[in-house]
Amino acid sequence: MLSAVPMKRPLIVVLNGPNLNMLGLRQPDIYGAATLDDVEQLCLQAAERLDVTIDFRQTNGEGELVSWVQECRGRASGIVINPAAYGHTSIALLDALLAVELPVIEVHMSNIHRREAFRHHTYVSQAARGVICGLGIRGYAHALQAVADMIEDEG
Ligand code: CA2
Repeated sequence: MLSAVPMKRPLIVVLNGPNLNMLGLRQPDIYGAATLDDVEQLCLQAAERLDVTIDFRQTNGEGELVSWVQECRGRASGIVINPAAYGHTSIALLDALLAVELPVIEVHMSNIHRREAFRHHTYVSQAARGVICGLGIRGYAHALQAVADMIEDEG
C-alpha cells in the first residue's frame, strides 16, 4: 500500500534592509504604525495560507545582506526583499541577486515614485521579476503570493 509522504514546503527568504528595524517607532506618516515584528507576523500568516516556509530577517549591513542573498542558493526557492536604501545604491546587492538565479520580488512600503527623485531608481529592480511599492506592509503578503505562484508554476 502506498502511504502519503508529506511534501516539504518551499522556503522563501524575506530580507529587510537598513533602518527597517525602526518601523513603527519613527516617521509613521510615511511608513505607518506597524513594527517590523508586525510585518513578520503578517508574512507568517501569508506563508501558512500559501503552504510555504519563510525565513524573515533584517540587517543594517550591506555586506550581511549580500551574504544572506548568496546563502539562498541551493537553500531557498525564492526571495522577497525590501532592500530599503540599498536598493537605490548597491550594485553589490544587485550582483548577488542576479547570481543566485531565484525568483525575486522587490517590495517598498511607500510609493517610491511619489517621493524624492533619488528614490525613483533601484538597482535591485534589475534582478527582480516584479516590484511592489506603495501598498504599505500588505505589499509583503502580495510579494509572497507572487513568489509562491512562480515556484508552483515553474515546479
Ligand atoms: O518604502 C520603503 O519600504 C523603503 O524601502 C523604505 C526605506 C527607503 O530608503 C526606501 O526609499 C523606501 C527606508 C527604510 C527606513 O525605515 C524607517 C522606518 C521608520 C523610521 C525610520 C526609517
